[in-house]
Formats: sequence, structure tokens, C-alpha cells
Amino acid sequence: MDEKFAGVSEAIISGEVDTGIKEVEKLLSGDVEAQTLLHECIEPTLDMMGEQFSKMEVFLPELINAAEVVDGIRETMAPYLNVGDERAYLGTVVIATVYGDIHSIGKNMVSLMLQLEGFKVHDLGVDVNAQSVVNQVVSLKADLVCLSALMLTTKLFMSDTVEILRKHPALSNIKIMVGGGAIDEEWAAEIGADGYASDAARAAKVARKLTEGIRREQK
Ligand code: B12
Repeated sequence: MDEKFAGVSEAIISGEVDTGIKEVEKLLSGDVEAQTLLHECIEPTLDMMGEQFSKMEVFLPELINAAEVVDGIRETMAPYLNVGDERAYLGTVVIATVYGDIHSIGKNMVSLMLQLEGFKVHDLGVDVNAQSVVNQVVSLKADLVCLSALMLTTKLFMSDTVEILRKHPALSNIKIMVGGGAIDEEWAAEIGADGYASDAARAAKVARKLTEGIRREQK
């Protein structure tokens, strides 16, 4: 990781929200782009913490604090995403972590990347039941639904959500993309999703592809 990202990375690891925000503001008001910060600092730091968690080198409270820092950083990044933004509107997205699952970090990163790409993103949060997803997708006239699941147990709720979306008479054109630590391409195909991506950067590319040809009318 580049030395200039050390401050942000350390703030995430040590759970210091204020320091994280200050370091991010410093970088973004300089010559660092939000996307670069995401890929070259935030993602690798969280991946490293995930690995350490598996080896019991870090524990749940540290991860919860890290997630809070990343949330603070996300809010700080938001205004920078619109500066000089001349990209076309690519479509409306509804994103959620499925019922029973409270993991938000990966979903939030995907949400951020989709916004950077040019999508209007409505984030329903975590632990969202299938019917709430469907209701929001219908009322927002979304083009794409993104579902995240991090646990083997919650994969099944993802499958339920896709099934209910597919059965809804008003949603015959809806595209569905899935992802998260518990999900792979095979599972995505099995439950009838249109797309899968293993990380946030790929998610933005897949989303663009899935929504090609839709009417780009701001909703
Ligand atoms: C951080 C974390 C937590 C935090 C979450 C904080 C938060 N606000 O999100 C806390 C501490 C709360 C937590 C709680 C729990 N956790 Co946890 N947690 C993790 C951990 C270490 C990292 C997850 C993470 O954020 N990774 C970093 C992000 C960036 O990666 P990601 O989520 O995979 O997302 C990327 C891609 O998957 C993809 N992606 C994600 N979503 C989507 C969506 C779409 C549409 C697309 C296209 C792509 C995509 O893009 C992202 C960016 O590149 C993982 C282990 C791991 N290494 O993954 C365990 C893990 C997921 N947790 C686990 C468990 C068991 C739990 C608990 C049950 C623990 C407990 N005993 O209480 C609870 C669950 C409670 C619940 N009901 O959900 C297990 C799940 C086991 C399994 N396979 O079923 C794991 C795998 C740990 C382990 N090795 O056992 N956890």
C-alpha cells in the first residue's frame, strides 16, 4: 500500500473515526481520487482485517469499530463524488443486505462504486426481508437490484428474495446482481440472478453491462 494511505489505513485498523475522516479529507482535497482511495486503501485494509479475523488475530469489537470508521469515511467521500461529475445517469439501483445478515461493509463499498459509476443508489440497509426489497424496487421503479449475503445461512434468504422478485408481475424487466463473501458465480446462476461480481469494482462493470439499453430517464 502506498505510504500516503497509511494514515487512513491505520485509522480504520484502530477504529478512530475522527482521524479517519481528517486523513481522508486531506487526501481528497489534494490530488487523490475517491476511487483510488477505495481500491488502494480501504478495500485492502478491510481484506487484511478479514483475514486476521479468520486467524483470530483481531476480534469482533475491532471489526465493528473499523466498520464505523469506513461509514464515516463514506459520508466524507460523498461530496467529492459529485465534484465535476459529468457522467450520464446510468439507472436506478436498490441495494440491500438480505434478511438475517447484518454485514454492511461490502454492500456499502458496492453502493459507493455504483454511485461513482453514475447510478442513483437507494440503500435499504442490512437485514432486509424479501417483501421490503420488492416493495422498494416497485415504488422506486428501479432498474437493478443488488443483494449482498456474507453467511451460508443467509444465502437462502437471498434465494427467496430473488424468487419473489421474479414472480412480481410489475418486475419483468428487473435485473438482479448478487454478491458477498458467501456467494459465487455458480450460486448466482442457480438462484436465477442476472449477474455476480466478486468485488465492488467488478460490480460496477457488471451493473453497467446489465443495464445497457435501458431507458436512461432520471427517476
Ligand atoms: C466484519 C465482519 C463482521 C462485522 C460486520 C460489521 C459490518 N458493519 O459489516 C460484525 C462484527 C458485526 C460481524 C458479525 C457477525 N459475523 Co461476521 N464477519 C466479518 C468479516 C471479518 C469481514 C466481512 C467484511 O466486511 N469484509 C470486507 C468486505 C469489503 O468484503 P465483502 O463483504 O466480502 O464484500 C466484498 C465482496 O464480497 C463484494 N460484495 C459484497 N456484497 C456484494 C453485493 C453485490 C450485489 C455484489 C455484486 C458484490 C458484493 O464486494 C465487496 C467489496 O469488494 C467476515 C470474514 C471475511 N473475511 O469475510 C466475517 C464473517 C462473514 N462473519 C461471520 C459470522 C459467523 C458472523 C456472526 C454470526 C458472528 C457471531 N458469532 O455473532 C455475526 C453475524 C450476525 C448477523 N446476523 O449477520 C462468518 C460467516 C460464516 C459463514 N460463511 O457463514 C465470517 C465469514 C467469519 C468467519 N470466517 O467465520 N461480522
